[in-house]
Amino acid sequence: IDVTREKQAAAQEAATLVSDGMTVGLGTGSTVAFLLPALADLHRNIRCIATSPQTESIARQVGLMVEPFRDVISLDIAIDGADQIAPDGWLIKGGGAAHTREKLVAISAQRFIVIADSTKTVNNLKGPVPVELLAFGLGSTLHRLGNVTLREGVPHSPDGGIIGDYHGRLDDPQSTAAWLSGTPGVVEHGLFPPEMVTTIIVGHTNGKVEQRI
Ligand code: DER
Repeated sequence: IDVTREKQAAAQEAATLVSDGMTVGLGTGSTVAFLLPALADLHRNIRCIATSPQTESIARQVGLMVEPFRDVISLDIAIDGADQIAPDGWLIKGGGAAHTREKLVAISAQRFIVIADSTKTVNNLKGPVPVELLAFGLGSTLHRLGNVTLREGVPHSPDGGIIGDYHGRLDDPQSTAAWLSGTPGVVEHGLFPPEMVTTIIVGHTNGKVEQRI
């Protein structure tokens, strides 16, 4: 399969869902990197909110208008990639360490569109789950969570959190998500529930896309 072509096909299809004047949430990652020029080609007057400094800089390079996520209450649409997509719509995101901002943008959008190549669709979610941890009390939070590894290199999110990966069971994503969300010290985790997702667009090597509502 040609993953690049699949990402491109999914991204270009998603760009057609955006109409002029919309406020658009831009995700993070290599699939979104194909979305940005497609959006710039199709639309001039859209307002964009980026979920990471890297997305912000590519968006500006292609001429998109990016603004901070502060006064905007609700976005018309958010488009983002995923690391894994389960048949029931549960997602794992955060491979790019941007899941905290991505989840906020996704929940604030009328429609959340996931774009992916066919390697992202899995039969069962397989860990780890990315987590963002408060730096304050990190040792105690790590002890409370158990089996979390911290990311090498730049451990911080743009909001100062420490990025790690939780290597726990995932046979029941609902309860794992609830447990992670309820654990003090965990800022956010990369399990996105199906009810948050409006449409999943999977690209295929023949350039076709498959849309799953
Ligand atoms: O880190 C993230 O959440 C990204 O959106 C990730 O899930 C998808 O990244 P990719 O498009 O580079 O595979």
